[in-house]
Amino acid sequence: MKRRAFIQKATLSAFGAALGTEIVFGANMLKGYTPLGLQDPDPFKMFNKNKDMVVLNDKPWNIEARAHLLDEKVTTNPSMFIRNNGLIPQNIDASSWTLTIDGEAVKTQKTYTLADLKSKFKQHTYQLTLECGGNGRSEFDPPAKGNQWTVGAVHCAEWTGVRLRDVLEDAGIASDAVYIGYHAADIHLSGDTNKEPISRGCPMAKALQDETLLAFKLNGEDIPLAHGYPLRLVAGGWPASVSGKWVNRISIRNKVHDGAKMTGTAYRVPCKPVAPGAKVADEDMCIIESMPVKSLITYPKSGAVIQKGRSLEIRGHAWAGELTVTKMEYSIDFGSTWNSCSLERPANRLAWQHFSANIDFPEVGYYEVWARATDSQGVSQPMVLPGWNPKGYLNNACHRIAIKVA
Ligand SMILES: Nc1nc2c(c(=O)[nH]1)N[C@H]1C(S)=C(S)[C@@H](COP(=O)(O)O)O[C@H]1N2
Ligand SMILES: [Mo]
Repeated sequence: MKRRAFIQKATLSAFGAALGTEIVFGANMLKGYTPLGLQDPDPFKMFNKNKDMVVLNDKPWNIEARAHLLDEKVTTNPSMFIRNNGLIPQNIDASSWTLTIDGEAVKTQKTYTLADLKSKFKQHTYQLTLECGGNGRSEFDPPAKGNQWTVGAVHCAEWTGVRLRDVLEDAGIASDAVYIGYHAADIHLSGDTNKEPISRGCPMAKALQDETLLAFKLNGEDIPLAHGYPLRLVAGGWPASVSGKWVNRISIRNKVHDGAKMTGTAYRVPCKPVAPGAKVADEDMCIIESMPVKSLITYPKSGAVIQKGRSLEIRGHAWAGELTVTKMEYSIDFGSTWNSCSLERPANRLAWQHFSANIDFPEVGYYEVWARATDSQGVSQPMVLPGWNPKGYLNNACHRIAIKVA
């Protein structure tokens, strides 16, 4: 009979360190066995996220914030939602990372190391609003498949990097260029390395904007792995799916990029409104570009109780894709009357804007505070769910919180 092989002392102490405490009967564990506590990693620790974040899926990891977690003016990692279409690449070596610019419409295919990018091109820093196209999907009826985001798939952090434009121009943009498409190091859920989990892009005009960056820093530090370390494309104001994480190749295309999740119902909505539940032909679907006007009340947390006679300060952020927010209002009577909030200008183009208001309530009881933003073209957020679409994108309905005056 074969002797049972027990776990080594060294392995045991490593497990203990990872678990944060000793495994009491660890000496009895068989070799090759992984303690349950390590088989099921704690996403909050693993990604350094706030404990109040909500895990929507663990294969792949999709984690959303809650409104009150987004109260900071500039979002920090613990409150940033994570949206993955595939598996996060592991064992990244930034010192050997390269970015290749290729495609039908590149003049000279070129490859840059991170050090090349940092030394050859001027660095820029912008606060950029990135909202998942599917933020708010959970409200659609008939329901849409996919992660059931409520309100927390948005962040506005500060990104530092080089302009995509400078790098594309260094390689040379041919006159027939119409689109760019990114390729990245994450792995398709099937494990098939010939498939890409996602490979999206944007028209040249968006790619060439000042604020479109190849970023290597988030809030002044290396980008956390889950958010795209060591190099990420950031295109604020557009569905965040355009902002490719772990980018290693950008193709300058002479046609609309046709990578994974550019076709069918992915990140596309009916070009013209359709009835809820309708089947829409491929040719009647349009790629989502600039995101619609939207806002979020981040303070107080919904359900707050205040004392009679006290006024309540509310705060939050508002954003409008490529546009700015020019008016911010709140209502405490289900939209019968609206009062104006004070609204700050954005730190830079494509950054969300902060609003606040002091509210006096007429009497004791239950209220809902609704917030409504209006963009620079005069378009406001709807109070009810906007146009149904097969994948549940672009829900920019007003956010609201419950308040009791006692
Ligand atoms: N390589 C790669 N880039 C990606 C994704 C992905 O799955 N892989 N998801 C996209 C989508 S759909 C969104 S909403 C944002 C989410 O960015 P975050 O996880 O940093 O919040 O990343 C985008 N970039
Ligand atoms: Mo997304």
